[in-house]
Amino acid sequence: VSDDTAPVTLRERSLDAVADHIQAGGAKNVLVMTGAGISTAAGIPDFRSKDTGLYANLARLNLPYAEAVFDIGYFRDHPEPFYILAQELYPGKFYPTISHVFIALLAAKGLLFHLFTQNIDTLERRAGVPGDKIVEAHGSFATQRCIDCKTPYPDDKMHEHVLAGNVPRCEECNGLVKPDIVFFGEALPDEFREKAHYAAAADLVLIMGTSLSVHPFAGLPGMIREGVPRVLFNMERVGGLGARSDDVLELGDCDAGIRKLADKLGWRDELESKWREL
Ligand code: CNA
Repeated sequence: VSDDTAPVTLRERSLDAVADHIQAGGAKNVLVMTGAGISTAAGIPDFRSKDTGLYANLARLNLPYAEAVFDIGYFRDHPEPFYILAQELYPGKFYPTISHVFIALLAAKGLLFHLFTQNIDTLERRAGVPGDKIVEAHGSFATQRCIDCKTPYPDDKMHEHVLAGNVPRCEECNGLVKPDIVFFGEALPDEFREKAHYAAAADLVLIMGTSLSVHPFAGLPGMIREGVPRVLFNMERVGGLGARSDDVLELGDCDAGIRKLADKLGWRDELESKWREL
């Protein structure tokens, strides 16, 4: 399929047509998929952006390879680098972006079907997206437990340790404590497996700020039914998006793309005031 293949659902392959489709009631089950790119404007680096991404800036941690900082095997022997990073990334210091708030606005309008996020920063929740709509595919910093005996570890103590840059240890068995974020080498939460099939019931998909390079999350766009518009808000084209006749590519900063869509929907003032009032 070439980029100019005529769409079957949208009037044309543009944000204008996506907005018209929403206004006409064609999208009542909007599925949103997010990644680290929606939080870079909040000051949280992503993994893979060329100069600003975490992987480009990990040299000081003396890792054997960049991904090791999130590798469960490496963590068992060397938990310190992860905790140096956790001190920087820990939730509480950051403020949701316009893109986060747009998802909350979709929910407030009764249009959000589900949000699948790879992010661990919990900013969607802080922006007001209802918890029962969020699938945290890679877990989050919200809870933590011992990697050996699995005993949960108290939030307040975790907070103290992370802010001090210390490695917390289990109070039962002295094992290492890790936030419930999914490391390389670990299974995704049951919730992801149970809900991944929701993708097939979506009638519009908004994909924002992800390189779509981590599986199985990266497989979700492929589970969307043919003819369902998939809109990509990302710095770069990823995941083969654009290959289907109803795909729309909005390449560039996702907040800018989201503001453009909000303008076309006539939601811009509401969006900005919701953001300011957080
Ligand atoms: P990634 O692989 O780093 O990709 C990020 C994508 O976003 C890239 O394609 C960038 O071009 C794009 N991007 C960056 N900034 C913007 C912007 N302002 N507007 C639009 N696009 C932008 O990150 P993924 O999320 O795809 O990878 C999955 C990993 C990253 C997950 O396991 C996450 O847990 C992990 N991660 C999460 C956070 C967070 O929670 N904020 C931060 C860093 C990494």
